[in-house]
Amino acid sequence: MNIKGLILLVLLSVASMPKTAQAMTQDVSVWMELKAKDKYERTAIANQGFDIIAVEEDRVIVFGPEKQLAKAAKLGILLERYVQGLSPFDFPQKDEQFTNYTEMSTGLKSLASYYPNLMQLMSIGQTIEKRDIWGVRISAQPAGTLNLPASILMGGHHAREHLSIEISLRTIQYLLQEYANQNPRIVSLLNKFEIFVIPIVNPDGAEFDIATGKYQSWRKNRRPNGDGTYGVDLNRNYGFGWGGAGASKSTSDETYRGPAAFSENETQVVKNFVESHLNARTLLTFHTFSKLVLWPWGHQDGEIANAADIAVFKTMGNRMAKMNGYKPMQSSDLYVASGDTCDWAYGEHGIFAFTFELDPASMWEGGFYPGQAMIEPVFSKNIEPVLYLIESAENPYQAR
Ligand code: 0X9
Ligand code: ZN
Repeated sequence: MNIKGLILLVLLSVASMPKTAQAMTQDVSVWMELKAKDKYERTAIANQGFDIIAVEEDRVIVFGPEKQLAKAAKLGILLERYVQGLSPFDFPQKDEQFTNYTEMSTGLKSLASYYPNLMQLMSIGQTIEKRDIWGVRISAQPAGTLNLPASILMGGHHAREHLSIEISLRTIQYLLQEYANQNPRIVSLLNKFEIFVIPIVNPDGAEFDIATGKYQSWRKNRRPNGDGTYGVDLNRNYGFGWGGAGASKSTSDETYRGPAAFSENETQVVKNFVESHLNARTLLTFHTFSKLVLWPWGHQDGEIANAADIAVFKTMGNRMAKMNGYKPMQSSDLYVASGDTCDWAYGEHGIFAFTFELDPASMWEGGFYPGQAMIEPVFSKNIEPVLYLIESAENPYQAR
């Protein structure tokens, strides 16, 4: 049996497994629409421990444990509710072009052995469930060459944001193939730069999300919190401004910040990886969805104090948004949330760090599960801003 057949067999047997005892004892999750007319009301909602999934003109859409319904009702902000599975936000069934963890591990290993002079694959740490977190280095310069300008790309912080993983993987493939095709822009890019990609920061969560054959809308990692709940929100667990606004200390919340900054294997792994590659001047973390280009600060309303730096963020952010057609803004203008990747990367290390909230624009276009037909068009519209972000790593202050 070939590897694809083997993978299929494994997937089918997982899909037919009864739900685990853990999954059965979990709270039912619900979608809610809550009244919120501006960023202050949205921030107040985030501060109450709600996980804001989408922002609309007069409301936000949140997802969380059923018990949050009572909280929202008590606050007088509950507009609508949908029980998971019965919601109008249901997902397409046929998404086999998405890459599961086993396929990804196999695929990355074969790419690394096919392009040994361009790509190195390393396990940069493990999750609590002992999955390797993969780090990829792409450059035509040998590993260990000092002082190359570098850029770091990441996907899959949030379990259900599978498209963010696909875009990372397609970017790896594109760079390797186009170098091999002698595309002059990519040849000079790989001759000059190092590009690091962590395509899936949270493999435990992503695997949990698909393990039963039915999407679970899971967001966090899979740490047992010791009280029957699972998971820490990795994008609230970074150590710059950790514990501040827009992150919850309640373990059952979708935006649970964890017991301490960098308490999670996944964020520690990213931290160590970034800190061993401080030649990186730009960083991009893919999330979904809403079609946004975001930059720090996220943990507070105020702008970055350094005028030269804020000019770089605005120039780069606006330019990338022109390329992919997304909306550019400071993260906290969406909502204030502390402990995210970009605040830490910039706040601690001065790296020009951006979040892309990829397609689609809304729940109504598929939300976290827009279907496999989105992979190629979303990759195509994002490759230009990605190349620009990498090229800007040489000197972000000269970004145009
Ligand atoms: O809330 C998040 O972590 C990101 N959105 S998502 O729907 N992918 O979960 C946005 C992070 C932006 N950062 C801040 N607002 N701090
Ligand atoms: Zn996300």
